[in-house]
Amino acid sequence: MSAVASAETEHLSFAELVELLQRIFERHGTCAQVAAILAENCATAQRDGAHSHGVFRVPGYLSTLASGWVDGQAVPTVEDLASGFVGVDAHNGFAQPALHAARPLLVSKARSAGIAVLAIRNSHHFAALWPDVEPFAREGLVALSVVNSMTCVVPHGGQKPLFGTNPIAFAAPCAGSEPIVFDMATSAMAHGDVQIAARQGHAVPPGTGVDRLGLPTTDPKAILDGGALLPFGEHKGSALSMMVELLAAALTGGNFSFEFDWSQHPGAKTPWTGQLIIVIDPSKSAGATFAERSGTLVEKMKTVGVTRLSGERRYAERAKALEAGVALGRMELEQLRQLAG
Ligand code: NDP
Ligand code: PYC
Repeated sequence: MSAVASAETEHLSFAELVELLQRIFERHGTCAQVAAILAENCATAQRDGAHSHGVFRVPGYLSTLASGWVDGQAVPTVEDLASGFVGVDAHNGFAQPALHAARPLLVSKARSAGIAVLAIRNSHHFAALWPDVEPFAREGLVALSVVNSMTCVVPHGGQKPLFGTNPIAFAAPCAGSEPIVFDMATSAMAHGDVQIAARQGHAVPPGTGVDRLGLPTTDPKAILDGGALLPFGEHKGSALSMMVELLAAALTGGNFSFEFDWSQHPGAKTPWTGQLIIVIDPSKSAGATFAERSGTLVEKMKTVGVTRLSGERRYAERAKALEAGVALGRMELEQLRQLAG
C-alpha cells in the first residue's frame, strides 16, 4: 500500500473500511474473531492519520500469514497470576486478540487493587500502540504500554543494531477534553516511516540512522539496506529502549527483539516478542480528582504557549474522517478490494 497522499482519493465510512479489511484478513488465514480485531485496529490507525500503521501494513500482515510465521487462528490463554498480575500466552498469534481476551480480568483487577499489570508473551505486534491504551482512559483509567519489535536500532555507544524500535504509549483521562495520549517509538523514527520515506524518495533528518558501514546517513534506503536506526535523544532514548526490552520481553516471558530468527519464513514481517500494559485506577489515589488535575496541567501548558498537544493531530484527523469518511488512495483501495476478492 502506498501511504502516499494522492489527489486521487476516495472515502469509505469507518464501518465500510473495517468490513473490507475483515474480509481480507479472513481470506488470508485468520479466524473471524482475529480478522475483526485486526481490521478494527488497522482501520482505526488509517482513520486517525497514523499512516505508517494503517492499510500500509496490510501487505506485511498477509505475507507474514502466508509464510507460516504467525498463527492467525491462535486462541490466547489468559492466566490469573496474582492479585495485580494477568498473563497471556498468545500462542504465536497477534497481540491485539490477546489483549482483547485478557481485558475484562485486567480491568477488574485494576479497579479492585488500584493497579494491575498485563504481560502478553509469544505475540506479534505490528500496529500502532495508542489504540491499545486510549480505551482505558475513556473508562477513567490511566494506562501505559510498551512493546518491543525487531533488531534494527543501535544502542547508544554500540556498534551494531540490537534493540527494536520499541514504542511507549500512555493514556490518561482529562477533564473537559479528549484523553491525553502519546505514543512514540524510542528510535529516532519508526521503521514504518523509514519505509515510507524510501518509497517516496525523501531524505530522513540527520541523526535518524546509519548505513551498512555504520556511517551517519539521511538516505532511508541505506538505513533499510544493511544499515540501522538510532535511538532518539542519544543515551536517553537508548535507556528507554532498553527499559522496553526488559518490560516487554524479560518481564512477560516474550522474546527480546534480537532473539527470534525468521530467516526460514521469507515474507515474515511481524516481530515475535511481548507486550506489557500497566493499568492504574486513579480514583484509588489520595488525589481523587485526577482528571481535573490533568485538565489543570493542560490549561497551564497552553498559557506558556503550547498550541499542539500529543494526540491532537490524531483527534483532528478522526473528526475529519467521521465527517467525510476515511481517505484512501484510489489505487490503494483498488488493491484492497482485489485482496478481499
Ligand atoms: P511520532 O513521532 O509521529 O509521534 C509521537 C508522539 O508525539 C505522538 O503522540 C504524537 O501525537 C506526538 N507529537 C508529534 N508531533 C508533536 C508536536 N509537534 N507536538 C506535540 N506532540 C507531538 O510517532 P513515532 O514515529 O515515534 O511512532 C509512530 C507509530 O509507530 C506509533 O503509533 C508507534 O506505536 C508505532 N510503532 C509501532 C511499533 C511496534 O512494534 N508495533 C514499533 C515502533 C513504532 P499525534 O498522534 O497527535 O501526532
Ligand atoms: O514502525 O518501527 C515500526 C514497527 C515495527 C513493528 C511494527 N511497526
